[in-house]
Amino acid sequence: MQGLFYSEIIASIKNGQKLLAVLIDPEKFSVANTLRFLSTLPEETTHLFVGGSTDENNAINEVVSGLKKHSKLPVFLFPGSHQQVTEKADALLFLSLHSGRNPDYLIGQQVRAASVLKNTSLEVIPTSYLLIDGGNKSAVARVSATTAMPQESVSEIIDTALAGQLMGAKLVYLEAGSGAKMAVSTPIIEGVKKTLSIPVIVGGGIRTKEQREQAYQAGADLVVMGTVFEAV
Ligand code: 1GP
Repeated sequence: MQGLFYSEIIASIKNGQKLLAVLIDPEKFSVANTLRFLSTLPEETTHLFVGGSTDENNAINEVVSGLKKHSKLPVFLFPGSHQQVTEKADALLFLSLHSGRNPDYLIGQQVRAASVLKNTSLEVIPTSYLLIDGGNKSAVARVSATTAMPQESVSEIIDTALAGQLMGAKLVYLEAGSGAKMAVSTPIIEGVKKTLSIPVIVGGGIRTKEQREQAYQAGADLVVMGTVFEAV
């Protein structure tokens, strides 16, 4: 059965609407600043994503509660580990790091989260997560101990994304890494969009409206921007 939040994404895409998620890293976010932070976001924002490669202070619960209190936008968890789960959010991107070959991030973390997720009302959205080289070593590469796929390996990236879809992923996330020097390139986004039928998320290193538009033009359905809003 298709959940409400996923159905909304599909419906928006059918209506030609492009989606924008702002990513909040709980480790770098001050809950006291929630209202001010929300007031600085572009009006095109459609989703709030919360998560990070690490969450040492276990702040995710409090951060999500604050966002839910002050915003009507859907809050999706974008977890760096099985510990970043809170029922206060609306949905969870159930990520599998298909670009890497570390079993812990392909299935291990997911097994540890499974029984918790079964007992929550969170909408769980299986997501094929591909780390693509953004020109600097990303936190994802460091924490997962995997190597990003080179941007030149377009056909391998497309095949990996397609395998993810064939394994049941409902979304594909092309990730250049937070603070990437280079965002995911147009040929990669175009190729994945053309080959797959599931919505395409693109994030990492997108700082301007122009870059965002470029990603949409290439075929991104949802763009994620994080670092650029962190300085608030
Ligand atoms: C990181 O894709 C997101 O997981 C967002 O990246 O912080 O570079 O915007 P930025």
